[in-house]
Amino acid sequence: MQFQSGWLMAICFQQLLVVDAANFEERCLQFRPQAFVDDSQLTRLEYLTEGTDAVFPENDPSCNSYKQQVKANLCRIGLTIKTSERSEISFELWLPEKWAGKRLLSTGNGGVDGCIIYPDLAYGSSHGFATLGTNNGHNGKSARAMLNNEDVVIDYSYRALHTGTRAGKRLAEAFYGAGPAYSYYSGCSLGGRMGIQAADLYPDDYDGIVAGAPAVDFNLLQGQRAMFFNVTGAAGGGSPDYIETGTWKGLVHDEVLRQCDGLDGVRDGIIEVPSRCRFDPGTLLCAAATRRGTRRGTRRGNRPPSPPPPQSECLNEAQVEQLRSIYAEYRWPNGTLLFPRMNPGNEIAATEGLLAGKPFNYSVEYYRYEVTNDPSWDMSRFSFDVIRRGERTNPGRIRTYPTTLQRFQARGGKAIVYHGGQDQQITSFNSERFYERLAGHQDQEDSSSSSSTSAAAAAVAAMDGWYRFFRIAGMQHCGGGPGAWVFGQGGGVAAVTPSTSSTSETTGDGDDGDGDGGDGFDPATNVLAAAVAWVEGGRAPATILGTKYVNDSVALGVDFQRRHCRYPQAQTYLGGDAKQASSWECR
Ligand SMILES: [Ca+2]
Repeated sequence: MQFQSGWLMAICFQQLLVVDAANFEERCLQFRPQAFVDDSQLTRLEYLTEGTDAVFPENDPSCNSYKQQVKANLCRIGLTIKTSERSEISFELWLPEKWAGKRLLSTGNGGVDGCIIYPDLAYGSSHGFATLGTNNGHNGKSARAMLNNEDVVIDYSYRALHTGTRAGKRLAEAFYGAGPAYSYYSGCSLGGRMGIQAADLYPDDYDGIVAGAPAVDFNLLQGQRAMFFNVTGAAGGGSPDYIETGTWKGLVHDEVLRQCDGLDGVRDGIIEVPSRCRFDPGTLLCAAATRRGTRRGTRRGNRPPSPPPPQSECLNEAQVEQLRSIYAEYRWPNGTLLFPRMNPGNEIAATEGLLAGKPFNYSVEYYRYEVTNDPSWDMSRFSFDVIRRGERTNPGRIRTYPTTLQRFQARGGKAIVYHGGQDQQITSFNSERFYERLAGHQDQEDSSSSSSTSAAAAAVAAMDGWYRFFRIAGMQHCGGGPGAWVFGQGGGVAAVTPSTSSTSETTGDGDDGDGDGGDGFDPATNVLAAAVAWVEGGRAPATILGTKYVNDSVALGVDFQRRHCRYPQAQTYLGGDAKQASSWECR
C-alpha cells in the first residue's frame, strides 16, 4: 500500500465512524427519520447485512426491478416526502455502518424515469457513502403523472433531487451525530443533467458532481431525438426507403468504421476522437449497379431491367439522403444550429432507439405530458413549431443550459463530466459544445491578451480548476460498447474498477486511502474516487483509466485498459500493443 494519499488517510482515520454491529442495528431500528424531515412518512426502516437483498416489491413494474443485493451492513430508510400540495417523492437513504469519510452521495435518474437506481445505492454505500436516491417525483417509466401537474414536472426537473439531498444531509446528521463533511452527486443521462442543474440552482448542495452524458439543452435534445423517426420512416413496411436494422448494423456501421476507425491509427471498433469522423454515406450508393441496370434495360428493350441490388449491399439515393440527414447537424429552417450531430459509430445500439423506425418514446412522452398536456399528441404533429414551443415553455425549468456555473465554481465545487464517444441516445458533441459554452464565459485573468489562442488556453486552464470533461472513446450511453467503459460511473459492472496497484499500469496514485484499500476505489480508475480525491485532497484527475472486461464479464478478466483524455486533449496512438494503455497518450 502506498501512502502518497496521506492527507486522506489522516482525514479518514479520524472520521471513519464505526459502531459495533449490535449497537448499529439497534440504533437503526430505533431511529425515527420521519421526525427530522418535514411532511414525511416512513415507508421502510430496516437493518441489512452485507450480501443480503434489499427488496422493494412495491416498485412500479415498469422499473423492472424488485430487489438489490447490498454490499455493506447498513440502515435502510424509506420515506415519502411531500414537495407541494399535489406532489411528493419516494426517498431512500442507505446509511452504512462504516461511514467512511463522512460522505454523502446523491444518485440520479434516467430517461423520463420515476425509478430509483438501486444498483447505485448499493455501489455508493459499499464505499462507505451515506447514499440516497429518489423516484424523481413520480413512479415508473412514463411521464403520465406530469399531465397538467407542473409540480410533478418541477420535481422531475430539480426539486426531487434537492429535496432528497436536503433530507439526506439532515438524516445523516441525526443518525450519526454529525453532518456530512462532504457531499457528492453521481448520475448519467437525465441524471447527468440533474447534476448540472443542481450546480446551477443549488450550488451548495454538492462539493463534487460526477455528471455523465448530461441531457443538457434538454428541450432541444427532445426535438432532435424525435426528428430521427421522421427521417428514417417507420419500420415494418411503413416506409419504402426504410433502412432495415440489419443494414444499419452491417452495411452502414461497417462503412462508418471503414472510414473512421483507422483515423486514430488502430482498427479496433473504437473511434477515439469522434469529432474527426465525418462519415460520407455517398460511398454506399448503388450508383454503378443502378446505371448498369438502366443501360441494359434501355439497350435491350424487351428485357426487363435488373432488380435493384439488396439493401445489404448498397443503398438507393433516397436512403443515402436519409443518412446524410441523420449524420448531419440538426438545423432550424433558417440554417442555425438546433442540435449537434449524432455520434458516428453508434449504429448497433442506436437501432434499439433513435434508429428503430419507431417514435422515440422519451420525446413523445415529453411532448405529451410536459409541453402540450395532450395525451393524444403523436409524431404526426411533430414540427419545428412544437420544438419551439418546448423551448419557449421550458417546463419545470428543465432546459439546463447555463452559460456559467459561477456560484458552484466560486464556492469550490468540482465537476467531472464524461460522455461516451459512440453514445446512441445523447450525442457526445453536445457535451463538447456545453464545455465550450462554459469555457467561453470564464473570467480571463489576462484580459490584455490579444491572441485568441492564448485566450482559449487560458479558458481551458480556468476550466481545469473546477470542471473537467472526459471523452470516453468507444462507450455507448452511460456504459457498454467496444471501449474501456468501466470506470466507476455507476453500479453493476461499471462499479467493478480494478486498483492501479493490481494491474500492470502504475501511475503512482495507489490507494485512495478511504480506509478500505484494495477494493478498487482508486482515483486513477474510478471516477467517483477521483471526485473525492479532487474535492478533499485537491488532486484533480488528469486522465481516467477505463477498463474493458472480456465480453464485459468481470469473471472473464480484464481485456484492456485505456486512459480517457480530458477535453480538449485527444487520444493519440504512439505505437506498440494497442491494448496497453502506455501505447496511447493524451495530447
Ligand atoms: Ca480505432
